[in-house]
Amino acid sequence: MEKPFEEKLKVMSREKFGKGIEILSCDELYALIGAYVNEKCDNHKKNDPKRKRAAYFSIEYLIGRLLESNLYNMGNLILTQKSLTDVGRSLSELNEIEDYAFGNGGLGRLAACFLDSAASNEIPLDGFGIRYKYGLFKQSFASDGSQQEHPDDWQTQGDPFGIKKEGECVQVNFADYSVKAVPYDYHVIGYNFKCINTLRLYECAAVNCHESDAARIYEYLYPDDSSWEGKRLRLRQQYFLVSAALQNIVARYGLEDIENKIKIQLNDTHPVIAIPELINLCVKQNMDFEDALSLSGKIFAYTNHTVMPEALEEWDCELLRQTIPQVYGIIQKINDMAIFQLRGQSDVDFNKCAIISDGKVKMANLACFVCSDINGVASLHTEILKERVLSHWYNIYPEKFSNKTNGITQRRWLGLSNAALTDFLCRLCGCDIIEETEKIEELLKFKDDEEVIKQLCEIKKINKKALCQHIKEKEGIELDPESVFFVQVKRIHEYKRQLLGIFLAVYFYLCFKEGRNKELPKMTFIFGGKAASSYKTAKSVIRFINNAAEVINSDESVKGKIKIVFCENYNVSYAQKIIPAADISMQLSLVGTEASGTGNMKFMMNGAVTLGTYDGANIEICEKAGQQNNYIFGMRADEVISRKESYRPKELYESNAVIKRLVDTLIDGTFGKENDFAHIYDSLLNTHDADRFMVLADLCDFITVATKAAADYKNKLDFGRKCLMNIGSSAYFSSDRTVREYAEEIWFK
Ligand code: 26Q
Repeated sequence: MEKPFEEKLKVMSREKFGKGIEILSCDELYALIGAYVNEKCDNHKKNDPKRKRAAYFSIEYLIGRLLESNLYNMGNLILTQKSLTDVGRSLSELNEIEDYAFGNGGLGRLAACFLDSAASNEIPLDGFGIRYKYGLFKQSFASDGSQQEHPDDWQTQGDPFGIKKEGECVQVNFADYSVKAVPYDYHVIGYNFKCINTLRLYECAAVNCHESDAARIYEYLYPDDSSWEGKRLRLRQQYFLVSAALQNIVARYGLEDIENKIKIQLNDTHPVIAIPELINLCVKQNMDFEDALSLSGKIFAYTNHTVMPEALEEWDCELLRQTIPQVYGIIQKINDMAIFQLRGQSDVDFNKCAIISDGKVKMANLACFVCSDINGVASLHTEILKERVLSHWYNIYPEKFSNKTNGITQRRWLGLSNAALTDFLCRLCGCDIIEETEKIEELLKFKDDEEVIKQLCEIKKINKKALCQHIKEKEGIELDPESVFFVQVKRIHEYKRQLLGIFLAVYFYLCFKEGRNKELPKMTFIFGGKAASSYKTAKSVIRFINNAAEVINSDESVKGKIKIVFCENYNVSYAQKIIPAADISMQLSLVGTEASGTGNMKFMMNGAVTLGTYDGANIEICEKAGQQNNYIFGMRADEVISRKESYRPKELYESNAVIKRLVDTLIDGTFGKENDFAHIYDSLLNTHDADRFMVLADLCDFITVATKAAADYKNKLDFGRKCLMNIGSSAYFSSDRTVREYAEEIWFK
């Protein structure tokens, strides 16, 4: 008989540390729980060795904290909390433990959601990635409001979940030296302990080079690639990951019949170098090149996550030749084969399909030529791929293309982060809605039940109060939970248009200050997100928001009416606090630029309405929850294209007083010194491709629609009903649905 849980923990504490739980340090307590989780997983039933598996290759995994999510999925979270309370300890003592942040944003978070969903749905999917020495940098703000980056030394409190597999190291060879790939395995625990998959992250050690050469390879996520050496390092990282992972896979399954044993999903182009590397490994085992190429075509599938031309990766041929010559040789042979095969076909746009051209290797073309499947991540995005970005491939291989609309795991984004709402939904829907998420639709039956809407509002209020408390502690800013919360949290990027968000706040500020729109409710604007350290404009936007916040928050004339806060170091854990407290989710990307978005789905599931453009998955959110329950503004896809040609932002600025007034706050000293934000001002009005993301074209409609949303908020019942409609329609956006689609239509079809 297994020992009762409390006993087990006590015994393990004695065995491991020679003392009772009461006197463990926080790091020891963390280690104890990690050891308990891992032991429990090791004793769990093993996976069926004969079943075909899928592998996810990704340069990013944006996991967040594993402590609570692992215990939660094991069904042990509440019990652990209780057992610790009994000995005078608490899980909240471990609140300062760092997130696992091996990612930047959406693409890495999606990978983490997929792993959780696959394990929870008994889908055999393992992840492969890099165990970066430092995660995504930690962000702080200097006194002038600008972003400062600090290394995220996430291992200071240890890593009790990672299991080093010294016996499964492999060697990765570059032209100039070889390194050793050292795997660390993380159990990925399915909900109710249904199944356990593995996330394998590699560290790098020296074989015949300086330790420092090896250390660099896994040191940082996306090292600065402005120099040749920087680019080379990024290439080494990518190759290091895929070569190690493929060697492991080939060792585990053998080459014979391998196409029926494994399918590999490539998360964007970053791991696409795996295609020639697999062929390389096959050829070394005496397979014909052509057989190896056709085998690769059966094993790999490719997901595209972006339409931005600058994010479609290209590698300099010379760089490849210098760094991984055998692999470059194989790419040349694939290129020859592509030319040979495509020559015979009509309707082929040869220039666009070229794998090698202008001395560069086009990684998306390599992926599209070889992979069995190509998918976009939301309906609109997949249509854009077919019609524009990858139309040259769609013409040749229409059958390869499909859409897989993104999703999010309801375990982390509802169960863990919003327990109050989860409990309420379970009671109303009469089941565990974390398990039977489709049943969340039952909520729609209560759309005219005032009592239910009131209770939803009450839960939101409690979450808002909790967030206010947290923000007061972290940011030193006092917020009013009675005000309407507008939230924009995501990576800072021009295309995501945080400028629209802050211009809206400034617009309302000026209204209040000048006595217009008196009937509007009190408001709070919450921003969060990091800018890439080399991205000048994005960093200026952060500084602008911080400066505007400082002036507005301390302006006595609008006291109690409007507050703005930019949350420092926004990450997964911060998101888990912010999202359940949002009233209005701002999703402001220029139509045609945001592939999908996944934050939008998290907000929807937690009962915020979307104030957004008709972009990415916002469209599908509206289709499910009803256009009338969300606030859509701005140009539609066709309009963006037709207006872009002759777009003159300067003319808009000069002819529209509202636009001029808002844009002028960048340079007129309203929020700091004069000309302080001339860089942003010029990017909107004066540069060659001025206002590339058409902020000014959408600004007025945005203000109109946002004003309507704010006014509607005053009618608690009607607004609450919109929130209810969003929650009740959110089941489709569970990543359980998404991974099932990948499994059925790509991995195990
Ligand atoms: C490319 C070349 C050189 C250096 C860096 C990169 C690079 C790095 C990161 C390119 C892209 C990324 C990350 C992309 C990303 O996060 N995309 C997001 O993916 C989400 C999941 O599909 C979508 O929801 C978002 O819409 C999309 O922006």
